[in-house]
Amino acid sequence: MRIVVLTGGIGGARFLRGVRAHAQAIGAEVTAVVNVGDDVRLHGLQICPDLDSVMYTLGGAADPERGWGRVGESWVIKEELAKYGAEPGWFGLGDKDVATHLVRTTMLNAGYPLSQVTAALCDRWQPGITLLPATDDRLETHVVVDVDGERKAIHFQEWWVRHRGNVPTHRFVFVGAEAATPAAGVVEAIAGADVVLVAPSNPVVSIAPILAVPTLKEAVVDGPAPVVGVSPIIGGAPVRGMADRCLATLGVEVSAAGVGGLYGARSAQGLLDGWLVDTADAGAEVPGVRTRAVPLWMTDEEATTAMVAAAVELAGLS
Ligand code: GDP
Ligand code: FO1
Ligand code: CA
Repeated sequence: MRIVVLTGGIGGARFLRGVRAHAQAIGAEVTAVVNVGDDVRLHGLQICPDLDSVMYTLGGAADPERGWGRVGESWVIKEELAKYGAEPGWFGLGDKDVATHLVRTTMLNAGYPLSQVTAALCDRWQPGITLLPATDDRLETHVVVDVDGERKAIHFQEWWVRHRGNVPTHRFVFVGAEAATPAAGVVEAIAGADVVLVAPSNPVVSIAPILAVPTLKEAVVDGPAPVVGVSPIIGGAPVRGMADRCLATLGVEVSAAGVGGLYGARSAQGLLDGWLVDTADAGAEVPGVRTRAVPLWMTDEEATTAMVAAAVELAGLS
């Protein structure tokens, strides 16, 4: 069996640990198509937070408390940059993490596409699944906000890390998405998949930028594989992160049914054949979509693996 997962960073990475375990149990192959909208170039370095969250988590090197970056990190470079007054002071790069960005940026500058660079980085971390960026092209999420009485578009990282999303927010723009094409291997993976899973990632700033690549969305929606999503909202609350702020900006209810409705039924030009919700949300309905309620708290790998098994079953596979 071949499983493709559309995913963001921290929530998606946890989910992928369960996907990998389930795949090992049933002898399946997994490809993760990862959001790049969070990517940012700072201090001359290309930083890919979602790819790195997934790579470090599956490589057993992520900081479990922070969710992003390396466990056992030190911050000498950050402190030295601060002493120079180097901007932006609000974004912290750990010393170990910087090595990843140096290798990545050197390879990108030499002309390698991000997909090949990611494969090279994964040689070290052995994530046990194939990690592909959604696109090798430039695609950045920007946020239209009002700051100091002025309406402007700022980078997603500035919106989230600097302002914690606490600024009047009007919309999210996926700069470059329209002209972007899927990274090498993405369309082939989707076309060859037995099931496409949508991780319980942020629908607005993790999954939407992936699907904003026109031919990638087409490959999923017009492809042969059933598409099953897993709700990132449990009992009306995002478990952690910013999904509530993002959904509010779109005027979408912060609920399992709200996010399911945002994705929509594949039979109605939407995305989903199936929608997995938490037992707290049993009865949530999305017109045209098969729903099922199981526990969706990713407390440990075993609980997450059970979620994945339920998602695969909802797709009509066992
Ligand atoms: P990010 O890119 O680092 O923000 O991570 P993702 O977009 O992949 O995932 C973030 C989302 O994961 C959050 O908005 C939460 O709603 C969701 N999430 C986190 N933990 C859990 C969990 O245990 N269960 C479920 N169902 N969702 C979760
Ligand atoms: N999040 C923070 O809250 N503060 C930071 O200084 C920060 C630095 C950072 C560096 C590398 C990286 O891969 C991620 C980093 N993050 C930081 C997390 C990141 O801003 C977001 O959580 C994700 O982009 C959302 O997926
Ligand atoms: Ca993200």
